[in-house]
Amino acid sequence: MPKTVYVLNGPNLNLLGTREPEIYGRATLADVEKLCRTAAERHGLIVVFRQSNHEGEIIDWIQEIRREKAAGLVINPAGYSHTSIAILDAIATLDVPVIEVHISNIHAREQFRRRSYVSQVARAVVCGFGTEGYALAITGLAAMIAKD
Ligand code: CA2
Repeated sequence: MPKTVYVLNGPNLNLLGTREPEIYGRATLADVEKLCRTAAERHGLIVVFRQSNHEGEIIDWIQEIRREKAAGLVINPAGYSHTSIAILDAIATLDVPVIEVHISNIHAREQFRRRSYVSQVARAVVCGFGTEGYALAITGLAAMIAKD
């Protein structure tokens, strides 16, 4: 049975490719989804790919990961990275590997972006590679799943 991994995206990432290309590039979220599916296929993984502008909905999806017995999570919590203890708590309940992704290098931007609550409970963090970071995250996640 092929394993499933979730790729979850936080607020405003639905706008990807339409504004601020100098920071986030020109790829749309649909392009990112394709990138993730291609990367996952290489490792025999199935992807559930979602985006929400609502904190509670993201938490519901994180809880779904356990119920659905998914093998791992790649998450770009976007602005919630820097504010959400509730998302941190939800991730902390998982016993599968979690990779946090940021398109931009959050350490080279405003001070408030340098702290991510999610990083405390992620097994690894990928940031600053543009949208290609999602593919890198899936490759790393696949290696962790194979090892665990
Ligand atoms: O670099 C990232 O991936 C971020 O998670 C993106 C978040 C930001 O709050 C984080 O600090 C870093 C913002 C996502 C907003 O996405 C947009 C995309 C295109 C146009 C406008 C917003």
